[in-house]
Amino acid sequence: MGAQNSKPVHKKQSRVVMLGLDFSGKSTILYKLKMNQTVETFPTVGFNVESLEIARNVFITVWDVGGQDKLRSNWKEYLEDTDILIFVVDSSDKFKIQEATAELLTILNNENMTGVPFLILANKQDLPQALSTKELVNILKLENYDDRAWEIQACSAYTGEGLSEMVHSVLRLLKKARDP
Ligand SMILES: Nc1nc2c(ncn2[C@@H]2O[C@H](COP(=O)(O)OP(=O)(O)O)[C@@H](O)[C@H]2O)c(=O)[nH]1
Ligand SMILES: [Mg+2]
Repeated sequence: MGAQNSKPVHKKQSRVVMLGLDFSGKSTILYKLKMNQTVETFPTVGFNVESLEIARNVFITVWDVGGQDKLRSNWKEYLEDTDILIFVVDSSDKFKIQEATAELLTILNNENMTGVPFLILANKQDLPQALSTKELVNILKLENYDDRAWEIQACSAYTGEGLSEMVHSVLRLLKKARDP
């Protein structure tokens, strides 16, 4: 009935979920991003929720849980209603990158993640042995994900390099998610 009942063009809030293996740098990225903002940490039984508004009505949330297995058992509630996934990798750890590849595949195959665009954050680029984004595209087999929009961004939570580009990537992907 009239404009009142028509579907809003934009959802009020956008939900960006940040995942990645332990030690990839998720918490450090959030803390670096916050600048003058406060990263709200909600201690809950078994895990902490860290959340930050990176742009108006765009919230990044990290569930800091002890270990990936614990995360997996609660995945459904973590991933429901996700607009964008940010998957953080430790670009300097060539041994863990295979595990990260498998983890990404499992997350994206989750029923809650169908068609959800994602951003790979290639963190720890300040380290000399860091893999380049070009190498990571191959290792993570990103070309296989042609069913959704994705981007990859190099960054360092230590120097702050790449973090404002990350925010722009998220906003671009949100736009694509709204009208693909
Ligand atoms: N050299 C370097 N170390 C980083 C960077 N980001 C995070 N770290 C370190 O990596 C470790 C894991 O970071 P943390 O944010 O706790 O990872 P999380 O488990 O994904 O939340 C810590 O020792 C951080 O200081 C980075 O960009 N460069
Ligand atoms: Mg953490």
